[in-house]
Amino acid sequence: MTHKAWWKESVVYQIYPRSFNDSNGDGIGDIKGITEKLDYLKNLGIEVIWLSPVYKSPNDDNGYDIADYKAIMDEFGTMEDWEELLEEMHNRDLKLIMDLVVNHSSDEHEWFQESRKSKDNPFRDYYIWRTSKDGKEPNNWESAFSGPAWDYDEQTDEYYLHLFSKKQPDLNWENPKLRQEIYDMMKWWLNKGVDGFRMDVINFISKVPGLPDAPNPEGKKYVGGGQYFMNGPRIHDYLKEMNDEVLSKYDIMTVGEMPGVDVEEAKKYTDPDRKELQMVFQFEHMDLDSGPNGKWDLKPLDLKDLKQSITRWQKGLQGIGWNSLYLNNHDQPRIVSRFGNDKEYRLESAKMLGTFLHMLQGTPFIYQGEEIGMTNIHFDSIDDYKDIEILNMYQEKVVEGNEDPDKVMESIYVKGRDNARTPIQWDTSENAGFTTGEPWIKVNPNYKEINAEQAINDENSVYHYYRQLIQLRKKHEIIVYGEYDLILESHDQIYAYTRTFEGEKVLVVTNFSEQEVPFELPTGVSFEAKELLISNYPNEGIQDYHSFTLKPYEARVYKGV
Ligand code: TEU
Ligand code: CA
Repeated sequence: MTHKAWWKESVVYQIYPRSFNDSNGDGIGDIKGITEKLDYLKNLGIEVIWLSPVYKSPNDDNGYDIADYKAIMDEFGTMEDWEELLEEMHNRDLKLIMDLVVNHSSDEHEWFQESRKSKDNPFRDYYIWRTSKDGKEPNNWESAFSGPAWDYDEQTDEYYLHLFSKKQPDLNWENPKLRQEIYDMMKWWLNKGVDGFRMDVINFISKVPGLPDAPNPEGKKYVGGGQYFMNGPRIHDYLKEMNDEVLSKYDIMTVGEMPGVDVEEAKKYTDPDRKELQMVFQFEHMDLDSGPNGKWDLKPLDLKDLKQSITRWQKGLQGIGWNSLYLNNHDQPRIVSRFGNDKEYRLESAKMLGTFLHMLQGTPFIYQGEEIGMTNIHFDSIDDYKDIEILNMYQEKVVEGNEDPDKVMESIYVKGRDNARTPIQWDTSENAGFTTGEPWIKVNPNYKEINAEQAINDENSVYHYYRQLIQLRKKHEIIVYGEYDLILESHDQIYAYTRTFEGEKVLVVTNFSEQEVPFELPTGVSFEAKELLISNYPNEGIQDYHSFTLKPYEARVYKGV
């Protein structure tokens, strides 16, 4: 039995504040800019906003490097602005979930400033310090942003661990004092009225003791050490403790971002009986278009892989935990440019992908701009990119490694995080209405055609289609709670599935290709359509539901028995 809950029935909208809306013309999105757009979001129909970090930060990684967990970043405004945002949200029945980034802090956080001073500083053990091994780093791990995961600090002649940038030192969760500080800080925000947390790389916080070298058969300088910190030995203890001391005391939404989590592990994280988290963000479906050498190693998506992966998660968590559903966020390229077709079939494929996602079992997350079908960016010069991951990778591969710059740029065009970080395109005015000043990152030149104002005024837009998808969820419990079953398992172009709930059924049929493709309801599937819930082409009625030809990127959802 699946228990009912508001956080299962809601649709979440993610805001990356830097790129959302600039209220004061300095080129940087800010909190007042968000408050100005609350009616836009309310009209879309979403119930929850997940706000990427707005805390005080030197912005080495756009706010994912936090210098003070209880202060607002100067560029984004003040604590009063934030309080006003929360109040205006609550007035509109919108909930706010904050980003909790506690695997690491900024090196400019007071804790780290203290920690690095001396080996006997009371804050020394808030971070992970080790002595050098054979004149080198304490181990061979690579940072997610290129180069070693260790940085040498002269002051005490030791290295500190940073799984991300060197300005993001990892916090030492082994230290119970550190854990209490985090829990206190979480309670402080919850007592201010926030409605939950999205927890950044939260399955990285427990490292295998001894921090062993990772296997390195190719003899590289540094290699990924994921097996020694993803879902580490004490992770479930820490989350249970956090749940016991903090989460269980509030009616909130929790979702843990977890690279490298599989279904079996996710059951443990999300089974309510175990009292850890409600949902995880898993990455399997986001890794299907990468080759063996990681995200920059481009590979086309095979739809069968997507079916296998999604189905494993849908069936795996059914009746045990709960899925998060996403195709976009601030780290991923735009889905219409990725699994869709942002040229001839932008509207059709954006709507198809939205249908595919919103009809699955789980809580859907929309990333800003997705609802108007924003596309990837293509800057000719590396100088126009801002993301630390892109810039460090380019430096390592092209400047130091002499790799072909065109090939590297190609992988940035396809996978770079800045694809998702160009300013939201509000209207046709200069800089897409995002700012009256110079935007911190260039606006996508396609804003004259793709923008929110156009979308609101065009009933055929992706925006109005997303509104419909969200409304359907509020009207039909089966869309939230129905059990998922895959059909046409080995079809190369069609992804089709059913949902079943209390004697009713929903049939979802989506064409992931730009060809026309015949669909035939398999004889083994018992389904009788009563109504067409939604479709991205002008279809009416239910006459042909068991056999029809799908147009390019067509999606249809029928409800029946
Ligand atoms: O991301 C963690 C993560 O592993 C990735 O998705 C990351 O973006 C990776 O580099 C992709 O190749 C989280 C945040 O979402 C991301 O923005 C931060 O940079 C990162 O943690 C560090 O806080
Ligand atoms: Ca601003």
